[in-house]
Order: sequence, then structure tokens, then C-alpha cells
Amino acid sequence: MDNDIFKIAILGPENAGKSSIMNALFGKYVSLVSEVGGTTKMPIKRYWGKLKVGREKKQPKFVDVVFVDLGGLYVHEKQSPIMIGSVLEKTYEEIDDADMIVHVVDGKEGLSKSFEKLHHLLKFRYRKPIIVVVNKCDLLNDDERRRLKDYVEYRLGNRVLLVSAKTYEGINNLMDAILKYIKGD
Ligand SMILES: Nc1nc2c(ncn2[C@@H]2O[C@H](COP(=O)(O)OP(=O)(O)OP(=O)(O)O)[C@@H](O)[C@H]2O)c(=O)[nH]1
Ligand SMILES: [Mg+2]
Repeated sequence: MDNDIFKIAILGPENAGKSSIMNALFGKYVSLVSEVGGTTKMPIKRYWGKLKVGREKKQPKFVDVVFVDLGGLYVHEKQSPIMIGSVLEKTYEEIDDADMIVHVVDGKEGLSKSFEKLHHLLKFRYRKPIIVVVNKCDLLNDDERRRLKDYVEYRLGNRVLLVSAKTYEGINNLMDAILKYIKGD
């Protein structure tokens, strides 16, 4: 943990709904959303609030929770590392600096091999704690949800939360999972 700041980076492919999830977590419009890929260019950093951590009652410790909405990563299937445009450096800085990653999978597109690679790189080489969400679950029926969740969990070896930034389904679960991790419960 970097001083008393806890930084959570929201990462995923273009148009997966990263900014929409950020807005849902804040309950207001903090990051621009549009139907065109490549909307978020430079990382959008927003202060969420203060959180009491640990079990110490007499001298409680607090952290300042900050979310960073990253620009969508342009993925070339055969290339690694992931290629993105001119914001590459800034985006990598933010990833490197993050205390936790929220990896957003586009429920409509599924999980690509490049993001699978990036996920493992972040988890094993950079030792980042990662929460995986499949967004746009409002567009999936029960069967599709189950299949995609099983597939992503199998490929990434990570638990998956189904969310919809549109209907807010699962957004509380995501917030709970993030806060639970920070508080160390
Ligand atoms: N149906 C549905 N659409 C969604 C959901 N989340 C986002 N969208 C739509 O998906 C499109 C992209 O959303 P953004 O939040 O801008 O996506 P992003 O990942 O920030 O995109 P970039 O910044 O371009 O990388 C918009 O048209 C959103 O309205 C969702 O949960 N369900
Ligand atoms: Mg965006």
C-alpha cells in the first residue's frame, strides 16, 4: 500500500464499460461514456473517500481510496505486450502504481487471449490483486452468463463477478469486494 492512499485501476479493452463502471461506483457521472471505442484517453483519477482499515480501535488507520479509469487497451491478438496509442506510457504508469486492478471483461465480446496474458502478467509478475468483472450482463441470458463466467474463471483462475453498469446489477457486490479487500476483512 502506497502511504495512506489505495489506488484501484479499472482496466480492460475498449468499450468494455470501464468508465460506466467507474460512474456506477461513484453514483454520479465522473468519467465520460460513449458508444465509440477509445473514448477515455488519459487516465481519469477520482477520489472516492476515506476508509477505516484494520481492527485497531484506539488508533484507527485510514486510507484514501482513489479510482483510476484507464483508457481502453487496443489489443493485437498476436502481440504482447498489449499495444495502445499515445497514452501507453501514462497508462502503464498507472497500472504499475495501482494497489489493485479491476479487470473488466466485455460480456458481449468475451475474453481475448491478449487480456488473458495481461491478466496473468499483472497477477504473477507484478503481484497485483485483481478483481475480475464481466460487464454488460444485462445483455446475457442465464445460460450465457453461466458459460461465460465458468470460462473466464477457468482461464484466469480468478473468481468472476457479473455486473451491469447499465442496470447496476452486481455493482454493490463489486464495491463490497473492493472494500473488503482494502479493509483486510
Ligand atoms: N448494455 C450495456 N451497455 C453498457 C454497459 N456498460 C457500458 N455500456 C455501454 O458500452 C459503451 C461503452 O461504455 P464506456 O463506459 O464508455 O466504455 P469504456 O470501457 O470506458 O470505453 P473506452 O473509454 O472507449 O475504452 C457505451 O455505449 C455504454 O453505454 C452495460 O453494463 N450494459
Ligand atoms: Mg472509457
